[in-house]
Amino acid sequence: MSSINDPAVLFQGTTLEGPEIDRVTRTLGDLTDVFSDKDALAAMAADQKVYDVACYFPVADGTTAGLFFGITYIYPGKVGTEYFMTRGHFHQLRDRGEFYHCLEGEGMLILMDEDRQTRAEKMYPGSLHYIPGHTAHRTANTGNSMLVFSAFWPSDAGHDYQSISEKGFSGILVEQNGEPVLASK
Ligand code: M6P
Ligand code: ZN
Repeated sequence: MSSINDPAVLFQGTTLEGPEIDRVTRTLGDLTDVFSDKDALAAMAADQKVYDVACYFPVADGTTAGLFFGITYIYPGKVGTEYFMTRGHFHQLRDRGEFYHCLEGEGMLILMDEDRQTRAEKMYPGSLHYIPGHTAHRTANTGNSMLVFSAFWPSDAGHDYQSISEKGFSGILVEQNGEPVLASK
């Protein structure tokens, strides 16, 4: 017996559609431990959207040798001089890697190893980024429009937000003279 089926998900342009898509929105109120300038943060609306994520999880979280797919949409904006960005995480299984592929906008992928050495890679339409294991990753929107990128990661990687919440990254991405600069914290 054989069968021909429609795909479970459509990924067209920058949109991910299908009954099994998980969607989450992160606002400034969700990210109070993330941005450095607490005074600037306090003066902004807590319900200001910072990013949306749409994910396709075809297998259960934690499954060995499965894959997950997601699209992240980061709004343009800054808290003080620091660009809107994702929370950022290490993988719970530290050796798991990930691909990011930029679809739209301009931004920066900020990477930090376990010795807290931070570096950044420019993101623009078409840029492909391999995030090795043992490396925390977060993305910032440095442009005036949405930054949109896709991500592929192993279904057993998990997210470790704890160490980022406690210590942050050693470098923060701020605007200086109209340019993004990776400044030490
Ligand atoms: C990408 C992937 C996801 C991640 C999302 C937002 O789509 O890396 O696993 O959840 O970005 O990043 P964060 O979880 O750090 O907020
Ligand atoms: Zn990840």
